[in-house]
Amino acid sequence: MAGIVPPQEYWWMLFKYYLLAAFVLAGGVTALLVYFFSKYRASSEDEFAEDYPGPGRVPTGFAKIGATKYMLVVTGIIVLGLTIATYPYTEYVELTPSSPDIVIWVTGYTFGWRFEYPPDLGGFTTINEVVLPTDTVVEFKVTSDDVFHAFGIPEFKGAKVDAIKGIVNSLWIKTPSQPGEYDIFCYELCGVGHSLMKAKLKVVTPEEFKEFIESKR
Ligand SMILES: [Cu+2]
Repeated sequence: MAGIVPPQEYWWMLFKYYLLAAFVLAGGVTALLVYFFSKYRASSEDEFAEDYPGPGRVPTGFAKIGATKYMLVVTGIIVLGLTIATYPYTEYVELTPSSPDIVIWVTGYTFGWRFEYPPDLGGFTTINEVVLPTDTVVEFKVTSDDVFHAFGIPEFKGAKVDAIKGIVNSLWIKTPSQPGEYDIFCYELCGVGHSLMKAKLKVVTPEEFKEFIESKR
């Protein structure tokens, strides 16, 4: 599936835009702060009115002109705008494509990960290691044998989902075009062995993947 954009690309795009927005906003607020600090700095000769806001007192002037209403509207527009603009991308990351190349069942247990390959590939099981070919759209169907776990691959941003007994949660990635090895972690404190609950995702060439499947038959 060459035409499919890896979900982590959109994840990174969203992350960068939000980071940029945060910097712009923080810059604006800091500039205003410095400006107001210098403009309204009180000197010891200043005389203060009776209702001048001191420590522990809320300034009342703002409420008089009804600014709160406008602030709410502006905040609402920003939040709504961001939600609408980013919705297609978050949905893309969240929703598994209807026909992935491979579906792998993942079961968390205390303390490890079990991977089940589809029947047409042999239906075998691996422990704490999942081997997948390059350039492949993979759906992980994630559940648990016992307590709550969470399955996540930090390198594939946005690829993280709860592993809960009796519930199947779906997660998808597109493997890179180059072979590589990636860590898989448990993201939910699940007991004494939680920090050891690691697995490996090995991305190999299609030929190596074929050999791997053959070796399991
Ligand atoms: Cu766990």
